[in-house]
Amino acid sequence: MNMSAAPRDASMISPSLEHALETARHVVVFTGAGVSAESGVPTFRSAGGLWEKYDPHQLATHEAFSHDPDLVWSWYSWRRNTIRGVEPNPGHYAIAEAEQLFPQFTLVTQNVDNLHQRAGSSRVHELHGNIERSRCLACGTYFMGDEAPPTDKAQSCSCGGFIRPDVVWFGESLPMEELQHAQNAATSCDLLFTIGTAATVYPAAMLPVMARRAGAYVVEINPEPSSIAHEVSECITGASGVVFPVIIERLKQLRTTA
Ligand code: BJW
Ligand code: ZN
Repeated sequence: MNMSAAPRDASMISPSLEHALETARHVVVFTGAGVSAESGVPTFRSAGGLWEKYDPHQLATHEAFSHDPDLVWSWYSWRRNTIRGVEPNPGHYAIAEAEQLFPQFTLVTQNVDNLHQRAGSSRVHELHGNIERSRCLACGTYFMGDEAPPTDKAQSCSCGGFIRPDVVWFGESLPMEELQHAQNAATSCDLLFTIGTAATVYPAAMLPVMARRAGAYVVEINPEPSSIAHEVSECITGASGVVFPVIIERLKQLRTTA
């Protein structure tokens, strides 16, 4: 049963969520671009988002890269530079702290920006790759960070093949092991937070729905309802950098008074 999809004030934690926090043994946090918005990383589809200027289907596809590698490479270079110039925000830090507070904890992200790792999360299941990693289309050699050419022009590997960002474009498969791990976690957890994602891109967007159908309490944190808001147990309207730290503080308070 959908307990409540009504938005609530960020500072109000429902009795149902308090109960879930106190009893959960396995917690999953599933994140999207919105968790990095308060760090200054533009989201993909919200107002002012990256893809207001560019059609995602024109840039995040293999066809686009084959057609105009320099355009796609320069877009990723620009994003990589933006990401390197920002810091994790209180939402990332609260998620990293949450890892210590439950017997089992799984962090699954659609983001490619490394901000969870930089905030201290020890194991991040990346469904859409990582912008700091590149690979040769021909021989498969990987390039990390500055090993990838910091230019606006797509470069070739020593074997002659083009180097591409090691991210997952539309029409490409997600990394099998990470997806399997995420799906297993979603269907076996007690509590799942879906934070800062519009939940429009599949198969990632199915994870909160799978969790809810398998019996978990599912909480969405987003300034506006996502496309799966009607499928979750509870929506908390607000920014992740405000709401999630409040939840973690409340959990610690509950633990000390128990
Ligand atoms: C805040 C906030 C704050 C703001 N606090 N919140 C089933 C049905 C229909 C279609 C498909 C399907 N299965 C597969 C498909 C096709 C396709 C797909 O889903 N298309 C949709 C457009 C319908 N999926 C795929 O192609 C996937 N591959 C696949 O399925 O392989 C098998 C297959 C192959 C061939 C044929 C068929 C199947 C691959 C998907 C790869 C997605 N890649 C990208 C780019 C990654 C690299 C890069 O970064 O450049 O991943 S697309 C882009 O979207 C990126 C993101 O990770 C992803 C999700 O976006 P996200 O995170 O939700 O961001 P936004 O901007 O959309 O939303 C931000 C949210 O934050 C908003 O809600 C704000 O309100 C909120 N927010 N401030 C909290 N402060
Ligand atoms: Zn090569």
